[in-house]
Amino acid sequence: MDPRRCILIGAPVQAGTRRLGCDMGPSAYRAAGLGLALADLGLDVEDRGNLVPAPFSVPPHPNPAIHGLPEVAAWTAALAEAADAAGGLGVPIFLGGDHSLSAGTISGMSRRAACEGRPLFVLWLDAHPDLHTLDTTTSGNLHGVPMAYATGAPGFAGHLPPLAVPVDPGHVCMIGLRSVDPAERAALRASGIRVHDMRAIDENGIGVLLAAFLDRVAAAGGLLHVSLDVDFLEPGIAPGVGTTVPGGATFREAHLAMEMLHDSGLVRSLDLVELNPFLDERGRTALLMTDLAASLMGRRVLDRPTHSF
Ligand code: HAR
Ligand code: MN
Ligand code: MN
Ligand code: MN
Repeated sequence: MDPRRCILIGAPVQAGTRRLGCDMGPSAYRAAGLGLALADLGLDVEDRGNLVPAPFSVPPHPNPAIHGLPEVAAWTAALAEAADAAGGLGVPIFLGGDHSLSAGTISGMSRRAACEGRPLFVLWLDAHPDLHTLDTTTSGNLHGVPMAYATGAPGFAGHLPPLAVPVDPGHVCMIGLRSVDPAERAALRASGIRVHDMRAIDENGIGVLLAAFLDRVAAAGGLLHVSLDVDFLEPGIAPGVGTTVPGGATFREAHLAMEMLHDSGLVRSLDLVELNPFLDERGRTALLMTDLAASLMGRRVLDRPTHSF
């Protein structure tokens, strides 16, 4: 694969949430100039447009709260294929779409890593762990389940596509958590997932926490998938998201994380999720996410900030 080749894949999925608008996410990233920003870094950019999943029929689940399951199943199957294939050529960047899309992107990248005989690691930058199973979700919003699916939690068989290679929970690091449901808290404790909540960021600095994880990935010879949820960020700088949670990462913390990820040379794939352009203010969240993605993909001087406060 060519690490300087960026493959943009639009995934306008919004079946994982009840709030409409995430399906406009891929268009907003294009309007914000993501492709140009990456090309300006000297990268080869290929925009494959938006993925169109084939219908996928699944039996209804006994949990009556669940909605959007056939759509999410279809996206999961399509994105797993797309991630595995594109991940063998370059760095796929998935333009969401709600966070249910990570069920597909992570499972596809996990298969890709296994093909290359290397372990997959996941950096999860989010206010939420999205670790519900189909049995524990009370909202029924499937953007709350992708990490449980990708790590092989029970209860998904027959409802979402079979998972080829579950991700080892010990290879997952979550940074920025500040909204965790009781069932997720129990699952997190039992899982071995490394968690750094906002207090840990305040007390240690995000750089120290991230450096320790990146050292582990490098030592294991791993591939790294990064899943960046808009609500990782402080809502004041990133209002374009359905689930704002106060007290998120600052502009500087997020930029430092992206620059360290770039310097590590470990990132093989990236999700940009939960952007809701209907809730955005003059595109500022789309521009900030674009700016962060560009900082992750290349080193540059911020002499022309695209984002104003
Ligand atoms: N845990 C809550 C639920 O399951 C909220 C999930 C919200 N998830 C996202 N992505 N917005 O992180 O409904
Ligand atoms: Mn999320
Ligand atoms: Mn979230
Ligand atoms: Mn079942």
